[in-house]
Amino acid sequence: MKSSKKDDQLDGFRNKPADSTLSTDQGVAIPHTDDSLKAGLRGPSLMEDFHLREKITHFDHERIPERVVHARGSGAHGYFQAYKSLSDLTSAGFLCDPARQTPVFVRFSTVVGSRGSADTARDVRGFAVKFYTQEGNFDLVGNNMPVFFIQDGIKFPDLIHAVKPEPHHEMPQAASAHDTFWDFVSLTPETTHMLMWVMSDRALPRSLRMMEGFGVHTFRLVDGKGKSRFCKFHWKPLLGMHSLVWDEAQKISGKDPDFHRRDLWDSIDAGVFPEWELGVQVVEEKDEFAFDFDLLDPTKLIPEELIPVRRVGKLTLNRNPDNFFAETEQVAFHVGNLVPGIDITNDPLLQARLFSYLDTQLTRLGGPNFAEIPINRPIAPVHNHQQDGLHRQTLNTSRAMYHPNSVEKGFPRLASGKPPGFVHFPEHLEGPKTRQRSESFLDHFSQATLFLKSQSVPERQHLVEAFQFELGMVTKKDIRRRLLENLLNVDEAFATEIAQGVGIELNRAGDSKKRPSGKGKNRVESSPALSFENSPKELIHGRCIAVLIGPGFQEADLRAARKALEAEKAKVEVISVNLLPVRTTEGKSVEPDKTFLTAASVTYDGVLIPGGRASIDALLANPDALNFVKEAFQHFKPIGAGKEAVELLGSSDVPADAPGIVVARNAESFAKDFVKAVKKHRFFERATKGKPPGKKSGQNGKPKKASRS
Ligand code: HDD
Repeated sequence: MKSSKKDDQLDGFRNKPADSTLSTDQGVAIPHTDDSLKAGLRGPSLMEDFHLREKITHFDHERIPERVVHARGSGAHGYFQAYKSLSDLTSAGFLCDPARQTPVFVRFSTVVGSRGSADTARDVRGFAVKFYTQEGNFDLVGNNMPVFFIQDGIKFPDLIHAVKPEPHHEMPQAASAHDTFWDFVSLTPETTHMLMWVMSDRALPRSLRMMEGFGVHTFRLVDGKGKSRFCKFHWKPLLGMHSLVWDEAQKISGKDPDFHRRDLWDSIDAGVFPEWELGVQVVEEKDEFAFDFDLLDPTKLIPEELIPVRRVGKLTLNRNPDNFFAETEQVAFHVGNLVPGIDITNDPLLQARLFSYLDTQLTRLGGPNFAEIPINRPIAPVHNHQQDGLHRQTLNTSRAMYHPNSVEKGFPRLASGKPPGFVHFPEHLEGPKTRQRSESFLDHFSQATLFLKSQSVPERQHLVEAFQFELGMVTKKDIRRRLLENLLNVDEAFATEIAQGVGIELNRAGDSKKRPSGKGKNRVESSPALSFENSPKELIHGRCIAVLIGPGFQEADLRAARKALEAEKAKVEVISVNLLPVRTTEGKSVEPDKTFLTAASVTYDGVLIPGGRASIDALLANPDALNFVKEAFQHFKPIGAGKEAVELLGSSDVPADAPGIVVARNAESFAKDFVKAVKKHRFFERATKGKPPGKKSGQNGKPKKASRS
């Protein structure tokens, strides 16, 4: 879809450089901008130089406050289209008309780091979608994890102050591995379930294109007759879920801090458009209390095995922004941007958010008129009695900026007819005013245990190592102990294993703080949908493979691999010692894309080494090449070795018979086998000494020790 109504609308604001003349903000043409106006060639600059003053003044005010959370982000345009009408559940127009393409703008983000921080920090990712629907803007402001740390928004400032860099020395940047975060969460057991998610591979996505998204809270879908049902929103990536490993994520932070941003941009630029399916889990009102948790508690998910996710439409991101600041930075999301057919519930976290988003935009975007910024403008017409304020752009021509009025014949008139615009769901409310937590919110551990039991052996091992890393960075022993005592309530063996790594001896008898756990009601003991292992692995769009070459390399190996990989929309980058053309065995030459200086093993999804005696001899003599291969092996990536390249494997400490090592038989089958290995992405069996990862850690007993770099 090249152009949409939103795109046409934005076009009016695009400043195009073609055939343009440099001017001031007042449109006065400027013949000279490299020297200020001076009294004499070597004299002082003059106050009257309005061009100098306008240019510097504007520059001085270029920065706006970054978002207090989710400051680091990347955005893209696209569209959403429903598969078929969802009118059995909602009156929302964009979900009921499968012929409609609704323009969207999506912003992905990390939560903790500041705007210039690295993309691959261990963190929750924001997944915020603005739908420019014909009935007004609807924002689904979610994350890539289905639950949250806290149950009530009043604790949000505490959580964020604890996780952000510590106030005395402003360290560490974009990291939860420090005392104040673990102090807070160890004293706040409701965070336990979310901690399991943040310590899991979900917090280290390989790509923003390869992560799930969730609306987190329970929302309402309201149909045309006013009937309401509860609903959880999901985004399911068509590329499946894939993650980095921790060592790799840390190294990428240095080698390419823009790793995720670049991946998203490059994919869209190459026409390889990221796609997600929108899913809904729907619960009838009568079933509100059918679960062993409260639907209003945002630290709980509804297992997909209990309520399947119905896939209702597809989101496609197909256009990069024209200007990062104007769009990605100025976009203003708000959970209260709702359209008829979608409504909210009394989740106390959601309720606080309903206040916070509008409020934060006032500071960030400098006043109440931010909805007029092009990226925030709805495509639906806007008519109301709002006026004035900083940076007002609308020229209200009405004399009657009030309602009711007769001067303008009552316009704009109130919405009427069917549907009558947005009408809040008339939920019946009663009860005393109280500052208390409902008892139905008090089970903080059952779903943390469910998550743990649903992980594969390697996933469970990554969890143990992540907790050991983070707690290992905590300087106060009592904080480590308190957190581990909470984890005893999740799983004793798990807590004890972590404790061993961080020097804490746990006294099980001392744990008298068993918390209530919902029993008897609808529950599952394990949820396969929570494991990466059960996520689709067929598509490798935009994955990037490094091909290492020296003079005299086997061109047929590169040709076949390139053909096979590009047919699957994956990318190939050729790496050599410098950027000079490299001779092939066929007497031709190939220009490398990168050198061992500019490329890093950690930023690729696999490595291929074509055969060719002379090439392999050159690579064998190059420690950077050997390291490149060794690191790929340590990060469980597929490695393809052409005929003579098998020798290079040995010199890189890579056993040629290890899982995921593809050794050439002939060029065509070599390429085919290699692509198959790339689809699998990671060979964690290497860490469990060649044995395939078990389905469930709970079934296999103790997980094997992983050897990580
Ligand atoms: Fe929030 C930004 C997601 C709880 C207050 N939040 C923000 C963004 C996302 C989320 C994706 C970035 C939007 C963008 O790209 O511009 N927030 C969540 C989720 C939550 C959550 C999924 C829990 C389920 N947030 C939450 C609470 C509060 C806030 C409880 C306050 C009471 N969030 C904000 C904010 C931000 C924000 C301070 C910062 C910048 C902005 O809103 O526009 O208002």
